[in-house]
Amino acid sequence: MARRSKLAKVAGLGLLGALTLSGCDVTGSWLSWGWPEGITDEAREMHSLWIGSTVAALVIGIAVWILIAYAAIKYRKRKGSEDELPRQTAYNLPLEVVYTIVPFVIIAVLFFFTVSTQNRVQERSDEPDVTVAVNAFKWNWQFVYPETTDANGGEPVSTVGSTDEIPILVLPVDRTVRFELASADVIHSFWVPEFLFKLDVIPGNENGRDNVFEVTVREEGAYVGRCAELCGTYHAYMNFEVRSVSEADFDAYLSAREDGLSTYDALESIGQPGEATSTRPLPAAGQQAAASDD
Ligand SMILES: [Cu+2]
Repeated sequence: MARRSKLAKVAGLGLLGALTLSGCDVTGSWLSWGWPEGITDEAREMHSLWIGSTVAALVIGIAVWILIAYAAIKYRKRKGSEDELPRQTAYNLPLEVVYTIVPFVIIAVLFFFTVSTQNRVQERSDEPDVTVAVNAFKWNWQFVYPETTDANGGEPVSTVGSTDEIPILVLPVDRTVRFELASADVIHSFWVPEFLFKLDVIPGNENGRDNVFEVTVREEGAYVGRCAELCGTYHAYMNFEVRSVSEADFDAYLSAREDGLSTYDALESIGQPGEATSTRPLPAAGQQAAASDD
């Protein structure tokens, strides 16, 4: 009896430890089981899939632990029972059929939920509220709003990054945003960690019809974006910032841009910091060399 309660205590502590460890590295609640908090509807879809899969894995895991513990304790070697073996059930056909079919059922269920989540994440609306053309090049980004017209040149409003300026991609919350990705040179990858999503930016796709995804952002804020495909010497410099603002602020921002204001001034005009806050430009190679000289 004493041994059994000690065993239960150890098992309980182990489970608690596992829960605490998995709770350590999440930004949200420990109930997320290690899944990072996303800011889009699509990220939350994936979050549900993760929670479901983890709970299913835990249920199966606990069932297996209980069976192992049962067999180990019930059929442990006792004094005077050296020759006694538990009843052997090899070649038990019904049992083998069951444990062949059960894993298939588990995989089928996981597959079903994976595919339906993936379909929802990659769904494209017929008429997105906002379209942004993302142009990647060595080594920065340009964000174009094709439905707008800049008063100065008659071109669509756009923001382009440079060595000493982080480009800011201003987005509205609660609207469907479509990204049309195009590359001017090599393969880049458009990645906003908080979207929990990235998509390669492939050259030769200028029509923007194929390399497309959509999100609906639900959280206002400043989030770093990165190139996630090693694209050359200054790959690490390809940081940008997503600045998600309220719908009214977004409209005000776009019309300020259409009136000819720069990204910086238009952001300031809606009460947002004009410069990126989530990341900053890396020192250029020349400056780096100069810095290491002295
Ligand atoms: Cu790149």
